[in-house]
Amino acid sequence: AAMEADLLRAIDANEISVLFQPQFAAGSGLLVGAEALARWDHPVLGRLGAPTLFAVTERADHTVQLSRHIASRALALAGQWPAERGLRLSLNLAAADLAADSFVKSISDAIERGGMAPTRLTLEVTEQALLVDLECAADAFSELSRAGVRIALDDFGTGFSNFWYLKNLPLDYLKLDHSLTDDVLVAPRDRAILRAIVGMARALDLEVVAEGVESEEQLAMLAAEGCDYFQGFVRAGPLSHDDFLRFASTN
Ligand code: G
Ligand code: G
Ligand code: MN
Ligand code: NA
Repeated sequence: AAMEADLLRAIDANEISVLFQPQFAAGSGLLVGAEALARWDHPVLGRLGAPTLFAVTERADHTVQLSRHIASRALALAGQWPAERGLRLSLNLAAADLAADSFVKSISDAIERGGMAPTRLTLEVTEQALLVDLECAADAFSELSRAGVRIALDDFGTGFSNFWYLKNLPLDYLKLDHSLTDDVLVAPRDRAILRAIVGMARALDLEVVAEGVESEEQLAMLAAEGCDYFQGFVRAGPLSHDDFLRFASTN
């Protein structure tokens, strides 16, 4: 609880920063956008990652407060991106965000304040975050989807990979957890699983995003197997906003 109070202080003190990890089209290699990844620059403990940040908030309303802070920062920064590039911004959602009454309104408001077209925003949601009121989440996503926001199922392959989500949510992207793609070069079994998932995604009109891509060989294989987009250290890790702007101007 002391840490939680410290986090609320940190939000006001602007200690929460947002990094941007570039995302690319797998075929052309073109930069298509970035995923916002939160960090806490703690005065004593140093830089803390998002899982730590979100583990600190025990009260749902504090989690929602943190998420909204991150979303508005990320959207405000993305508002400075060169509009003609049409770069997309991906934001991660927590379970508490989906359960909050004003979820759709808070996203719509943040989009409006940031000045980015809703069609350039992607919301990444994990199965873990969806273990809330699913019907409610499905309604919220449908509303956002009608406004042009795209929805990605994140960390696909780590949970139950339940078909209910694929059947009932208005998804645009399947984001494969890196554990599914780490060994595609050496494990025929992993490659078969990848092929099956990509085939299913095609049939469902979903685009596939590979994350945690670390080598050129792995990237070539993922592109050949039909992954549409990727992110990973092979091109760029999470960057400060200034570094992302520099990266975008030369990529
Ligand atoms: O880059 P990093 O190691 O912090 O990312 C680890 C995990 O934390 C990722 O799964 C990512 O989805 C999650 N994460 C990063 N930023 C956010 C955020 O702003 N909100 C939520 N809910 N999760 C985030
Ligand atoms: O939300 P998600 O789980 O997709 O968050 C991406 C996480 O993966 C972040 O923690 C980010 O720092 C990390 N990451 C990004 N690129 C790579 C990579 O190429 N390899 C590994 N191991 N981790 C990565
Ligand atoms: Mn993510
Ligand atoms: Na992920």
